[in-house]
Amino acid sequence: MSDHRFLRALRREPVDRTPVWIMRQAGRYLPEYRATRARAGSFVNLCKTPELACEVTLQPIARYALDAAILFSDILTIPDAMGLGLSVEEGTGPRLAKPVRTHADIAALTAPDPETDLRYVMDAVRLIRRELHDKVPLIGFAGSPWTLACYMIEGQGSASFARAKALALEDPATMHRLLDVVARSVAVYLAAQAAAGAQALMVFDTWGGLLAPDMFREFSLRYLTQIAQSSQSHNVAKSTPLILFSKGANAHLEALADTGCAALGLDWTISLGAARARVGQRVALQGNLDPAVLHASPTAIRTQVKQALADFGPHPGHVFNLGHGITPDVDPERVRVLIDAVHELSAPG
Ligand code: 1CP
Repeated sequence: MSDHRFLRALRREPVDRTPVWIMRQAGRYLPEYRATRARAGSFVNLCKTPELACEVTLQPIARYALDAAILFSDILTIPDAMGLGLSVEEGTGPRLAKPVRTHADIAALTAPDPETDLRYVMDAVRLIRRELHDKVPLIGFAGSPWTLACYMIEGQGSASFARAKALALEDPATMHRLLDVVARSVAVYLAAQAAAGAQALMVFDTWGGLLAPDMFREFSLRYLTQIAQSSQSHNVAKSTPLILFSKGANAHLEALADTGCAALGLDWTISLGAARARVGQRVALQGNLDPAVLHASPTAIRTQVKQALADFGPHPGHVFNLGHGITPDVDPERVRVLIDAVHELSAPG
């Protein structure tokens, strides 16, 4: 299994074809996902029922020639396990019933124990590994401390997360206290997912790119580094490659590559060639087609795939993906065009 092309690419070893998976590959664009979600009654129920989480994780693997599966869950399982109360309404996105706003709220938080407080996630990982029969590797994941703190303070999505930024600016000590407990939670959560069978780990720093450079270093990068370092000091996690995806943070690529992670996820605002020139051989790269490409014709999709492969060039260390999650309005047949084009156009010629 460690020979699978996805894991080989993360180690920057030569591969027979460029491996490909898609962020949010198990999601609302698939009719079978919508059917299982309806059966579950709610998104949170779907996440908390290992059999159903396993079922939706495997749906895109059954449909397409994907090279990795990703655990079906959400980054907000940690705040939920901390007692903040997660719900996800159709169409409105996630909501936390009890956001943290004061020093006292934050001082009361403790790191959840993965095998008790987040047992349903670990059970899902074990079940998915069993049901995958080593067909493709399984990716486990968590949100970055900064991104989780944004939701924990705001209580829901936001275009600017102004409340979280205001806390960081007005009372940095309290913000660091929050980021520290979340970073410790994320580190043990990822290590537990690896121990339960996840073969690669990914940290989503979706809102890192909202921060000005000094704030990025202080409130996001510092904790990403802590997580990367902590995963290297943990027995199982040490041999499990870690992918960091800090969306909109291309200004910090070199620093992100120096955290000790195996790979960097990239959004589409930088070319793969330019990113590779900046980080060299330090890390593998994952990405980075604009998800909007999936609204274009099959011919245009293939042209974009060809261009991305050419941009990266004939080097080891590329995992093909979108630059962010697939959107619910995509035609599943266009996804097949993309995946098949990656394999066909990256075949040794
Ligand atoms: O109604 C529904 O069915 C819920 C839609 C949905 C889905 C399919 C949510 C709510 N989460 C998920 C699954 C999910 N979330 C996965 C599954 C694995 C996969 O197939 O990729 C993953 C990895 C996530 C991670 C996640 N959740 C992130 C980081 C990645 C990213 O997209 O930037 C973030 C920011 C979230 C929060 C969240 N949860 C759900 C939504 C709609 C959101 C985004 C809300 C916002 O924009 O603020």
